[in-house]
Amino acid sequence: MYKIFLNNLIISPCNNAPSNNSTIQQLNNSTPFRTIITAFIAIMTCQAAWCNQGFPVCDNPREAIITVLLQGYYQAEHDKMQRTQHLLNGEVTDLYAAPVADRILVELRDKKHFNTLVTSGWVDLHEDGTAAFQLSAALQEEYHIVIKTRNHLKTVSAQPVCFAGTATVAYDFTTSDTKAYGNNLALLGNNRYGLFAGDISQDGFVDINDLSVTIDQVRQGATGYLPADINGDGFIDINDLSLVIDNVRKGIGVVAPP
Ligand SMILES: [Ca+2]
Ligand SMILES: [Ca+2]
Repeated sequence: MYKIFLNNLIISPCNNAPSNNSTIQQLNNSTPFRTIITAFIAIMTCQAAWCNQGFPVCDNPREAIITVLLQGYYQAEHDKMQRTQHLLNGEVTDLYAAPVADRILVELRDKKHFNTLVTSGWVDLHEDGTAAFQLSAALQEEYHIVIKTRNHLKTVSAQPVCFAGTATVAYDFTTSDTKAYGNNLALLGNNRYGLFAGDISQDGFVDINDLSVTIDQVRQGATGYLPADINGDGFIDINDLSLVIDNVRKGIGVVAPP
């Protein structure tokens, strides 16, 4: 028996029971290989769509603004982030229109049961660190805010954040390391803080596995929108490698509520 899971996939955004691990398909041992491959292709397509999906808003919307800086992208001399580059017709160019630097996944998790995902959505992260978006006004509890990206460390708000009322919810991860659970933020310069760079594998650690991927791609002279492009400039080179090495030495890993 094969079971195929998709982490954090919300099958139906507007029902109230999003599941953390949704069984997409179960295949028995007699299932032809072609069927299994088709199932994986369906999952990959689904993942791509999900990566563009914002917060489900099925009733009255309310505003939220979260401020997050990414260590690799942050340019202290400009006090803002690099805008992500990719390859277009062989040229390295902006992936998103200004002022979007990249997209991040924002999750709200239950304040008492951290493993319970309440809702999530991909939002635009601007080069100044702000991410403004809408979400359902029905969310009226306190939730842990979790930030995920393609190559930085998953980071959790220090405390559950209150979403009661109708006012704009604001949370700023950049003003102090105390804004993250376990004070798990990197000091970036200009007295600002950001998510640690280098978790290319997104397994919660910056370690030898992330380092080996980066070394391989530096050797290949890789370019484009790749997770090993830690600073988002479209090239995988010594600048990315040095950041990963720094954080491997520090033993950087996710700190989250039990
Ligand atoms: Ca990793
Ligand atoms: Ca780079």
